[in-house]
Order: sequence, then structure tokens, then C-alpha cells
Amino acid sequence: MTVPTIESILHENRLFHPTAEFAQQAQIKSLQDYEQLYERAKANPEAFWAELAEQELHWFQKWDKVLDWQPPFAKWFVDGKINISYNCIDRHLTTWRRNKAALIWEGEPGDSRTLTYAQLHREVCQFANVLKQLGVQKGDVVGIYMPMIPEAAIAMLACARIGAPHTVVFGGFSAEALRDRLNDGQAKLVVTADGGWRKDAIVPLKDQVDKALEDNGAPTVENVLVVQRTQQRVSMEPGRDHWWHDLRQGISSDCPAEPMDSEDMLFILYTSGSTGKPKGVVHTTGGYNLYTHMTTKWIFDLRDTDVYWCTADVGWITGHSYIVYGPLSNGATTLMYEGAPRASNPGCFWDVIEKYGVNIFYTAPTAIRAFIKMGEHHPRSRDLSSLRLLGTVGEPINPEAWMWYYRVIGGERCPIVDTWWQTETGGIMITPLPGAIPTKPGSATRPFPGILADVVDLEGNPVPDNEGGYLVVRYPWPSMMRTVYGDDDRFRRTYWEHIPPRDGQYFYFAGDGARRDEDGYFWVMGRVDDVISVSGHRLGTMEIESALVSHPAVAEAAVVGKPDELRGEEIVAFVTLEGHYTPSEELDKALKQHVVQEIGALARPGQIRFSDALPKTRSGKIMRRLLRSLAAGQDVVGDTSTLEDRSVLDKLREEA
Ligand code: 7RM
Repeated sequence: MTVPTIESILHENRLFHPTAEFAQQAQIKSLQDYEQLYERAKANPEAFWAELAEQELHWFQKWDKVLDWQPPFAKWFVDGKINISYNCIDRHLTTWRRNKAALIWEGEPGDSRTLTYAQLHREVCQFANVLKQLGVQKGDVVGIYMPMIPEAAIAMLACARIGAPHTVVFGGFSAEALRDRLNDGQAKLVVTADGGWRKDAIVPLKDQVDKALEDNGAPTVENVLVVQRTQQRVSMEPGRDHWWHDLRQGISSDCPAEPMDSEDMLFILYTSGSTGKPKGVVHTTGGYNLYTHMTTKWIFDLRDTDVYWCTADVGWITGHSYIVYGPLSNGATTLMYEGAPRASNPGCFWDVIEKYGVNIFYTAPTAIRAFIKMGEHHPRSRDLSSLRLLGTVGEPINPEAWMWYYRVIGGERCPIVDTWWQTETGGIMITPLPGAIPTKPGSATRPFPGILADVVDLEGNPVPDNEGGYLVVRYPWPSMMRTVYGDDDRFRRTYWEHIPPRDGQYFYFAGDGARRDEDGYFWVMGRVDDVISVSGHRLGTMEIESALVSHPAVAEAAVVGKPDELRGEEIVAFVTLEGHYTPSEELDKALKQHVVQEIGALARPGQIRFSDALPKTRSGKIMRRLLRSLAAGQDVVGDTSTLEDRSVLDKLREEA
């Protein structure tokens, strides 16, 4: 691995301040307030977190020690007793929030449900009692393979309530991927549904579970609990498979939350690395509860009257932290949407915002780029005036997409929080606090209080401003992953050994390249394996993509390096075009020239490859690894199981 030494290629100096009205009413109201908070946390992180833990959460028993740090293993709030389901539900029942909407759900075929905190409590308690009846005990792992329906969140909260760690597997994963995860986690029970709606079609979730379990494929699984959603026929194996609506009949809705040790495992969530099989990222209870609570409160600037909508799936960390746990711990109204924007319903997101008067909207750059492609008239024809704050997550956002989001969706009045974080970090790490930190399009801005983020070289030396380096965190934080499930060694190797510790200082290695500008703003350049080097100049693929996307003909672009004897690597750009453009020699030349004009000759793509679509994971991340193989003219090797649509890859191969 080599140090990315990118020069400041992307010159993005526009600064967007929150309106005075926004700042005055915000949780954190000024840059000075942010800086004070940041300095206080830095000076004494333990005291900072302890004070918030005391103020913001309910504990059955207070901790003895705030942090026990035996690098790279951390324990937070040692010997404290807490239950996140209690903090998300029970404690709100004795307040006016009892009858406030906890969860608003909009179903794909147009059905909808709202659950108040009191109703959510009843559902979760019953679900927990059914799990217990099926033999699930504290410490048993429960697999959750569900569509985006309230029962997905209910199942998670029910598990948390009785101390059974959940492992949610995104409903778009195949039976094989599900089987691997159930086996790695030694799951005892699986919660699923007869099916789920996905872009006008039904995903046969129960059939996939059957496939995962056939021929004793996941021997630890004893029971399957099935929620009815689509009503299509599924086979139910007697003794193993049970309908939720049957078992809940006559079940008690009294199920006190189990006092959990602060360090008891809350969940495992699998995430792909650059090598090997997916890693089971382990998160525990107390620290995760506190960190997701605080980040939700300050970053999304929650008010009690808000309707908050995060468009992620609960199968990803974003859904865990910012649909379920963070918002509910704050007593917020969280919206859950089963649908996805698609050609047959390009305005569906804007309909949901209008219908429920959504105030806070959190989505991904890939979605924003899709909306740009679909056209401004869709959002323009809906009333989006309820929106107060916008957020993005998942990948770097190109300034063009940022500006479109700001202008068309936010009406130039809503701050945008570009939030950098990972499955491993549990919660948002680098982000604007929207009333305090002015934004720059494409920058996640500054670290959350208590987060000692830095950009360093491989020896751990901070790199000068505006030079590329590795994004690291220098001090433990409450929601950091505790280990790779069943593999402490891999945890150590993957995250703590790329940069060797020195003088007792450990570096959490995020796997992202970044630079920090003269204002202390972080610019995340993408995974370090996405950084390419041309004639000794290191380039973030993102910057080139951003340049390409700023050309009117380009809808989406993915740039990879192709090994080149002379220059180290040559830039290959995979490009999809806006509707009314077609590939041509002229366009090829024009795009190369455009990149030269936007960035400089060093960034001129050697090749532009036009394509109808780009290969993406089910969570919308472009699979550059596959594109790199294609560009290099090699066979695509390694795991392609996370690819959303295989035919995209096959087509690209044919076109080569
Ligand atoms: C939350 C999530 C993590 C990786 C991370 C980055 C990339 C996420 C941003 C971002 C630039 C952002 N978890 N990433 N957010 N890059 N700006 N705001 O996505 O585990 O699935 O992915 O995603 O590369 O390392 S994740």
C-alpha cells in the first residue's frame, strides 16, 4: 500500500452557512459552541461521555469505570447495566410521548401503519415473549431476514429486550449469503416474512430461508418465525416454521427489559472487506446506545415535533443506527419506507415527504444521482417545504450532486450533513453539526465531538494540509466495533496493524483515503484501494468521476486504474449517459477533454467505456474491484455475490 499524495485537485471553495433562523434554534448553535464542545471532549473524553451517558440514558445500574482500554479492545461503561430497548421505548411511556408516533411506515403497494410508543411497546413485548417461547435465551443469536416492514424493527427491539444479539441480513442477499452468515453467527432462530415488495415485484424471503436451511445447511437454526406480508403461498415445515400471527395469539404483552451488561453483545452485522469472507462486526450495548443517541440528536438536530426519514434498509448499519436505535432512543418519530425509486414511480420519495411532512431526510449520493437523471420535474411538482435538514451517507458525494440536492430538494434553505462513518464505527464520525459548521459541497467537514480523527501516513505521522493520507481515529469512542465475531486476530490485523502503534498510541485504520484542508475540513477520497496512481500522481477516482459527472452527457461514472507499464496506472472510466445521449467518438473525445479541463492533463482518462449500467452492490456502491478486473482485461475473480444485477457485468464483458 502506498500513501495517497493527492494534490488539491478538486477546488471546491464555496461555503454554505446555515440560515440565522436554523442556527438559533439548533441543538448546537455556532462554530464557537462546536469548538468548545470539541475541545472539552478532547481534553477529557471519559468525563465528556460519562456526563452525557448520565444525562441522556437510563441505566439500571451505573458503571464503575467509563473506559477500559486494552488496545485494541475497548470496554465502555464497565459494569453498567442498561437495555437499549428500554431506552428506545419504555422510558418514553411515562412522558407525553406515550401517544406520540414512534414509527410511521409507508408500504410499497400504498398501505401504511403508524405505531405510537405505547403500541410499539406492546408489539415488541409480544414479539419478545414469542421468541422466548421458542426457546431463545439471553446470549442466543437471532437471524433477521426481513423486508422493510415494522416487524423488522420490532424483531430487533425484541431481541435487544431479552438480550439475544441479532444479526440482520439484508433481504436482497441470496440464500447462500444468508446461510454463511447464519452459520458464522451460530444463529438459533431466523425471523423472516413470506415475502417482501421490491420495485413492483415480490422477493420470496421465506423460500430463500428454506434454501439456506435445506440439507442441514445451517444446523444451529432450530426455528423460523414467519411474518405475513405478501400472502403468497410458502411452505411451512412443521415443528420448525411458525407464523408470527399464530403464536402471538393470547401471548402476554408484559415483558420487562432484561438489564444487560453494558458490554453485552447487541448485534453482529456482516460487512465485506477487500479480502476474504464478510466480517461479522460486533457491537455492544451501552456505548452503542449512547453514541447513536448523541449523534442522532446533534447531527439531525432533532426536535420533538419532527418527522425524520432515513431511506436506508434496516439490513445495513445506517438502518440499525439511524432508523431504529438512534431516533427511538431520542423519542423521535422515525419513518420507514418499503419502496424504492424506480422507473414506474420516479416521484415516490417526494410523495412520501409531502404526505407525511417530513422534516429531516437522510439518503445516499447514489440515490441523489438517480434522481438527477430522472429529472427535476418530479420533486418540483411536490410540496417539499416541510424539509428543514438533508443528509447523505455511504460514499463521497460529488459537488454537482450536492448542489442539486441543496437547490432542488432543499430549496437552498436546508443545510446538508454529509456524514462519514462505517459499519465498524457504529455511528457517524465526521459530519457538520448543521447549525454550527458551514458546509462545503463534497466535504464531510469536521469530526464529531469526542472523535480524534486524523489524516496520517503509514507511520502514523500527520500529513500536511491538503495532502492525501489515511483516515484514522486516534482514540476509542463508545460505539466502536469490539471485534470481528469469532476472530480477534482478524480484527487486529484489519484495523489496528496497518499503522503500527507507537508510544502507546493506537491508530484505528478506516481503509479510506482523505485529506484535510486549511480549515480542518475532511475530504474523504474513498477506499484506499480506490486510489490510483498515474505517472506518480495519485488520484482519487472520485475526483475524476466528479469531473465526468459534471459534463451534461454523463449520468454516472466509475473510474478505476488499469496497470500500465509506462505510467503505473492508466485511468479507465466507465460511464453511463443521460437519456438523450449516445456513445460516439466525438463524445469520447469531449469527455476526456472535459476531465482535462476540470482537473488537468494528469487526470485524462486513457479509456472511456460507455455502458448502460454500472455493477453495484445491493446497497448501491459501485463495485470498482470488478471494473478494475474488466479494465485490466482479466477474468473477474473473487466474490461477486454482493452484486445487485449480474447481467450488468456480463454486458460489460461482452462490450470489451
Ligand atoms: C455508513 C456506511 C463505509 C464506507 C466508508 C467510506 C464510505 C460512507 C461516506 C463515505 C465518503 C461519506 N457504512 N463512506 N460515508 N465516503 N463520504 N459521507 O456507509 O460500512 O457500508 O461503508 O463507505 O468508504 O469506509 S459502510
